[in-house]
Amino acid sequence: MTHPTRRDALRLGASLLALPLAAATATAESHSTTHTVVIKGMKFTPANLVINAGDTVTWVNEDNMRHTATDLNGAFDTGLLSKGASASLQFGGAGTFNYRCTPHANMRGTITIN
Ligand SMILES: [Cu+2]
Repeated sequence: MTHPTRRDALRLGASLLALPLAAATATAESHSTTHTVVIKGMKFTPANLVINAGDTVTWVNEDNMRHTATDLNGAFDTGLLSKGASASLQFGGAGTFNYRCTPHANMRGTITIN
């Protein structure tokens, strides 16, 4: 079984979302913001995040154990994040992504893009 490196996962997410993002650039780019999801105490906070197309989400792990943010349908995977590590993804078109932590399946979150 192979796991993509974090670098590969981020590139996958970027290329996957390149098309809808390009279409939304004219209206969304100047308003795009970065949202932070803190991973702490075996939870994603906020667990359910609503963003606009073109926004970036940064997951920051503040736990001592390693966690991932992994889309249930394989759209993205941060890979294992050690304490203090972070990973960022920019989201393009509308939709909802359900993700979890790979080692801790009860850690769940959603990203909804308007
Ligand atoms: Cu975890």
